[in-house]
Amino acid sequence: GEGFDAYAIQQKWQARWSEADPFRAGGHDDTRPRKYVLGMFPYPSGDLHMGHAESYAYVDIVARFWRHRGYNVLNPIGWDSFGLPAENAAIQRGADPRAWTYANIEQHKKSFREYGSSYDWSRILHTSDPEYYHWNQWLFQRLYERDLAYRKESPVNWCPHDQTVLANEQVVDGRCERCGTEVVKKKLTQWYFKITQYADRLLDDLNQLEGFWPSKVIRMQRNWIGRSIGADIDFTIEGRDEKVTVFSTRPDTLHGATFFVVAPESDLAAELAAGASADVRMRFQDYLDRVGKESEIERQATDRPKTGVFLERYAVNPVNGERLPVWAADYVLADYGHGAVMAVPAHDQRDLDFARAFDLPVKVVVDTTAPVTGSIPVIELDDNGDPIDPGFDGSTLADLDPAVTGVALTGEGRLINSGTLDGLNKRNAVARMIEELERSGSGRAAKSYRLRDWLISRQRFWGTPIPMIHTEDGRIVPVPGDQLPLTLPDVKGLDLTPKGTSPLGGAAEWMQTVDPETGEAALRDPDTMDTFVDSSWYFLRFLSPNATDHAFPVEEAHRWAPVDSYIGGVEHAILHLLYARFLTKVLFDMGLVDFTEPFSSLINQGMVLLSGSKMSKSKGNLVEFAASMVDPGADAVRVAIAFAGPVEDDINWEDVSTTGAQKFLARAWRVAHDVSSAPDVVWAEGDTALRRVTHRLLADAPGLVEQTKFNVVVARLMELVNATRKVIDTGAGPADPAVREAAEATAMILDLFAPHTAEEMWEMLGYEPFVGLATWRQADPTLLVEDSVTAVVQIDGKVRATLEVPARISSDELEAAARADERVLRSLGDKQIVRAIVRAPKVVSFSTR
Ligand code: ANZ
Repeated sequence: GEGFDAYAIQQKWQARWSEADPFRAGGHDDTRPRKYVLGMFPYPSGDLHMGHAESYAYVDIVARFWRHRGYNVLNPIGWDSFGLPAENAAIQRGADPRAWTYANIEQHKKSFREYGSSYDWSRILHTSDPEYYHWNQWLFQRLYERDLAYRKESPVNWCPHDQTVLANEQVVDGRCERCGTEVVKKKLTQWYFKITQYADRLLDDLNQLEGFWPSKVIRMQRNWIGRSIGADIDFTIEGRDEKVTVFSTRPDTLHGATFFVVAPESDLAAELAAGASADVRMRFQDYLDRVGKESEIERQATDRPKTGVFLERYAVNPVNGERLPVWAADYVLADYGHGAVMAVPAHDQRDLDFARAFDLPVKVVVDTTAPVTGSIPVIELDDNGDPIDPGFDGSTLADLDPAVTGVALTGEGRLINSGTLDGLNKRNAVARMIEELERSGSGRAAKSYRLRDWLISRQRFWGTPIPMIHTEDGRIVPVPGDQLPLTLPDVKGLDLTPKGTSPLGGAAEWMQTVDPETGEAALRDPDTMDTFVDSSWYFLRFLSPNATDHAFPVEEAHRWAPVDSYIGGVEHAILHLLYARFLTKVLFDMGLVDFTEPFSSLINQGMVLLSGSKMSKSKGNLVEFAASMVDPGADAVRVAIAFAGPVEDDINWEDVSTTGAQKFLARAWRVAHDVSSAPDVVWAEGDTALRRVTHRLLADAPGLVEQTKFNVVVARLMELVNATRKVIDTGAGPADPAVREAAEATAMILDLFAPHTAEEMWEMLGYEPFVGLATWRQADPTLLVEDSVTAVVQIDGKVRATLEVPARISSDELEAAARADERVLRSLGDKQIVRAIVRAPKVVSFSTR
């Protein structure tokens, strides 16, 4: 007879889906509640691999689930199709990045169709289409109008290999995120987006995501933004009119400042050095050259020897008039705070290391041996059981002198040698100092952030041209809106080889334009945008991917956005998510969206590994997505992935059994095949035990899916299929109404994981397609009794009775039930139980005399 033919089933249902396009989102007249489910869109570099197979399996589970639950689901797919890999591949092959990119996209589309992903195929977008990047340019100009896009010259991260600048977020451990080359600093004039203006909101709004985003991602975002609270303090530098401001988290220690440090590459350092002796000027220049070769990470390492140059100038402490020698030293960074610090060596370890290296004075202003009220001491007991004095080990302040011990006093304590602050604890001293600084006009409360503005210029070809014009007289003006999109020139004749300037600069004709105000000749901006601009708002473009008169439809955004479920890899925990959150807030401020966070909930999947390491082309351990489906079929791959473990855990591909999944699917299919009752049987007349398994799963699966416990749902489906098989083969048989009921529930739930098989089962069971659109069956509460198991009761080694008991029964309860059981009592007669061994919930063993 006919058997389960995964391949034929797949072909059949893919053709039907292509024809009927059943997974389009409903339009305006659709009154169902809405869910926007989105997988992070793929980058078309080469073929998809198992990491994609995993991520997009989860996306499809969630999308299909909400459809079954009665929602109007939007689940679109698009391609993040600008960027370096395409350009590099094109250079290697001497091809057009366009051709390479779109060929890969075609392959991806084919794979997704083969996977049975339930996309709304009418909404495809590619960010490299002019129809899309038009709106990047539009967005850029809106940010420019709002003063959120600007140009500045500053030292930037430069990748010598890719010959382009990188955003801070694209530098990982001092290296280029893409190619691993060590990043160097280069002074360049570049375009930035003013994300720092949104730092507080980006931080504070994370609170509303708590519980909906992985806590790890929230933590990483918080650290990345890195808000510190303290004060800005203005110092006079002798012989200089303008004051210099420093940021400090410890304004309470101002009386303990003994020197002053500026970042060597700051303008201030250059200015001060210029006025120094020839000897200092020379040493400063040498030092600057050396520092230019260091990475930020190196500079911030606490354990490296301190270096610096005394600039022969003095700063004046605003609270006591003390003269502080000014040094240039690399442990102070140019682009944090104000690029200068007041050094308090007694209470800051890096300042102390520096002071000890150069014999600078150390002045203690916080007595850390003094008890501090308001803190709760932990009382420990010594060997005799006597309390050890909390927080004080008997040392005197003299014992702790940092100049001698080399250990800065960073703990709590009371202020000393600090005038009006004496006797105060840290918190009160900080408040008092800020008050005094504000009164005297030499300081104010301030915050500082790790977050830097987002550098968006790239010196590469395959990206969105920056829609600005450089006029002859040095003005920079937007390309008039009616001239957008400003499309890329033909790649023919352009040299794409990375050489530090944008290849667009070589497109002589393209570069020529006119000043829209004067009509004079002018030049285009030769740089392209960071592709993270493209991906920061694409979720809105899916709402009208083909519109030519707007970026996205505001009304539709009210209806659909924000995204309810966003699914993708944790590698995007900072970059992409931060940028998308920023852009969303800007759009909110523009009145274009009515929400401030783009992704209401976030699911991060683990990685797919092979032999314990991340799959990658370079390691040669890449399993390609399309190839993985050939033998077992798409459904088996999807089931195997879903069954492999918790979503957030890594999957070892060797441990994943597509064979096991295939067998399970064949068993499920066979159940539907064997059902011999008609669709109108009365389920209530079916086998109660099987009905209970069915209804328990119908009741539990929604919660499990919402908690992303997909593997548990698959395991429970396997149980249901086995229970059904048992009734068919050794119970009431294939005509039992409970068998049909179970098979139908199986098809419905299996649709989340194995949609081709599920559709086939649904049809075999006599229903019209598509099970993918069928409404979830309600569980019957009367069938939701607790899971029960069969416990065996032995008397002197012989089984005398079996008991149906709740699976979670305790040993005491089980023993009591056994002792009270009629058959047990009969077998015992007048014998006495002398010993009972109980293993709940399975066995009770009595011994008698
Ligand atoms: C005086 C002081 C005394 C400081 C003290 C700390 C402890 P976070 O928490 O990272 O924000 N600082 C300020 N600007 C800097 C720069 N550009 N490069 C390196 N260090 C810089 O650190 C803020 C503290 O780091 C500031 O507070 C400043 O040192 C230093 F007992 O000021 B503090």
